[in-house]
Amino acid sequence: MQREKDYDVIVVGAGFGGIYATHHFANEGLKVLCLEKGEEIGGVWHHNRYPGARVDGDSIDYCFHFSSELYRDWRWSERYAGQDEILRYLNFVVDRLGVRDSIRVRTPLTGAEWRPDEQRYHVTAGEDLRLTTRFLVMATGNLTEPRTPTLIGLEDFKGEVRRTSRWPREPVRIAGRRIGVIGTGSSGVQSITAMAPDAEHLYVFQRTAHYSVPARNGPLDAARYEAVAADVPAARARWLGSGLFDAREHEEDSRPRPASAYSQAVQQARLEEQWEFGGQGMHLVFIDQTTDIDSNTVVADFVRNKIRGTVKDTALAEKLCPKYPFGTRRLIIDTGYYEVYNRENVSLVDISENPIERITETGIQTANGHYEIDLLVLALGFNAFRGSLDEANIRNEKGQSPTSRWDRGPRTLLGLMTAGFPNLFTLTGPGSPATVGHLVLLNEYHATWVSDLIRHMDAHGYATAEADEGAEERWTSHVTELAQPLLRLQGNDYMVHRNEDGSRAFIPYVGGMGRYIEAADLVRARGFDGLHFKPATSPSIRVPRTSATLADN
Ligand code: N01
Repeated sequence: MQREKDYDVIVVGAGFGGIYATHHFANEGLKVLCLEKGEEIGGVWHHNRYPGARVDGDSIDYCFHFSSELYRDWRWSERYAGQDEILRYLNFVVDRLGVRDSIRVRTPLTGAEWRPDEQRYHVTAGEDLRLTTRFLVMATGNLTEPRTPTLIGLEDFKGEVRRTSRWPREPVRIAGRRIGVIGTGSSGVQSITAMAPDAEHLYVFQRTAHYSVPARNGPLDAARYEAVAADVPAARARWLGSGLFDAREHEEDSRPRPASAYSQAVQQARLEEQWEFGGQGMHLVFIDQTTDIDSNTVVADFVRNKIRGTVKDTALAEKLCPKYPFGTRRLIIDTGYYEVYNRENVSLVDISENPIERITETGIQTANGHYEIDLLVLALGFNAFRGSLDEANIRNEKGQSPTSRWDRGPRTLLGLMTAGFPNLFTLTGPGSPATVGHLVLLNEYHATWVSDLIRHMDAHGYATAEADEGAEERWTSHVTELAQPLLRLQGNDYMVHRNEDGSRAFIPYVGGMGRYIEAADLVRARGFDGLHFKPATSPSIRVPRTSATLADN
C-alpha cells in the first residue's frame, strides 16, 4: 500500500466534465487529482469507439466555451465530429490546460468512505492507492456503465462479442463476417450504418423501432463556426439562457408556433425544411409537439412517411416505423440508416414478434429461426444516471450509498448533491438538464458552482456542506412537476423512472438550461440556501489560493 495522500478535491472521470473541473479547481488554487479508470482520458469518447461513433449535436456547440482562446485554437473538420476527432480535441484541451499531470489514468475509484471526525472522504483507487479528500466530485456522466440484461447462453457463444460502450482500441474485423447487432438506439443505429457496407451479412435484432432523422453531416460550415468564434461568450450566454434543446435566436416570425397555427401545407414545408437542415432540431418544429398528441402526430407521420419513402420493401418499412409518439425517446440522428435496409446483405429480425430464445455456440436462436453469426455486437444501452455512482462504492457515515434512497427515482438538490452525503457532488447529475441540455456547458457551470461553494465555505470557516432533505425534496418535486405535461413522460427510455405502482418520474430537469441556471444562481446568491454547513474541526482545513493558468472568459 502507498502512503495516504490528502487532496482538496478528487475528481472522478476524465471526460468533458472531469477535464474542465480539474482545470478549474486547480486554477482556484485547490489541490486536485482526477482519477480515470480508462486507459486514456476521454470518458465516453474513449470507451465508445465503435464503428460510426459520432456526436449527435453540432461540434461548434459540443465543445468548451469557457475560454474564447481555447475555442478559437481548435477547428472541427465536420459538422458532427467523429469519436476519434473528439478524443483528439480532448487531448488537445488537456495539454493546452496543462492538467495531464493531475490525471491518473487506469485508476478506477474503488471506494470512498466519509469520515465525519476527519471531515474527509477516505478513497481507494486502482490497485493500491489510498487517498483522502475534502471534496469528492463525480464527473462520471450519466451514460457510462453498460446495461447488462440477461442474454441466455451468451457464455456459450464461440464467436466474438463486443459491446459498443466498451469497444477495444485494437481493430475489430468487420469485413467478410456475419454480424449480429442487438439494440437499435443511437449506438446501434450508428454502428449498423457503419458496418453494413463491409459485413458479409448483418442481422439487426430490433425489439422496438425508434425514430431516426438525418444528421446531414458534412465539412464544417465556416460561416457558422466563425459566427460563434467571433463572440464565444455570447454563444455561451445564449446556451446558458436557452430552453430545451435549443439556443437558436429565432426571428419573431420564425419562432416555433403550435402546429395548429399553420395550414397543412405550411406544416409540411416547415418539417421538410428541418429535415433538409438535419439534426436534433426536429424536436422543435412546432412548439407544442412535445405536449400535444395531435401536433406530435403531424411530426411522427412525416417521419414515418420518410421511412416508407426510403425503404423499398414495404413490409420491412412498416417494421421500421416507430409506433409511439415522436421524440418521446432520445432522438437518433443518422447518416443513411434506413437506406441500409435496401442492401442485400442486411436483414432485420423483429424480436418483438419472435423474441431471442438464447444465444447458441454459433449464433442467435429466435422463436422463428437460428441466425449464424461470427461477431455479436451488443448496443444495449446504459445503466443510466446511477450506474457509475453504484460502481464507485461510495459510503456515508451510516454506510449508505448515494443511490440508497433513489428507489422512486433519483433525489437530488439541483442534480448536484444528494442529502446524507457531505461534500459529494455529481456534475450534470439527475435533476439537472443533464441529458436534455447542453452537456459541456452544464459541466462548466457545475464545476464553477462547486468551486464557488468551496470559496464560500473557506470564507466562513465551514468544512462540510450537505443538501438539506427538505430542499432536496422540493427540488425533486419541482423536477417531477415540470415534466408532467410532456408526452415523453409516457416514453420508454432511460430518462423515465417507472415505479411499481405505475407512477413515473422524468429524471432530467426539463425547464430548460435558462431556468435551471437561474435557480442554481439563486441558491448561490442566497448563500447556498438549502445546504447545511458545519464548521471545521481543524484550523488547517482552509487552503491557500494560488494563481491561474489559462483564464476563463
Ligand atoms: O442505448 P439505448 P444507446 N433485448 O438505451 C435494446 C447517447 N448516445 O447506447 O428500445 C433486446 O438508446 C433497446 O431496445 P428497446 C444518447 O444520449 C449518443 O443506443 O428497449 N434489445 C434499444 O434498442 C443515447 O440516447 C450518441 O426495446 C434490448 C437498445 O438496446 C444514449 O447514449 C451515440 C435489450 C438500447 O438503446 C443511449 O444510446 C450513442 C434486450 N434485453 C449513444 N435490452 C451520440 O452522440 C436493451 N435492448 C451520437
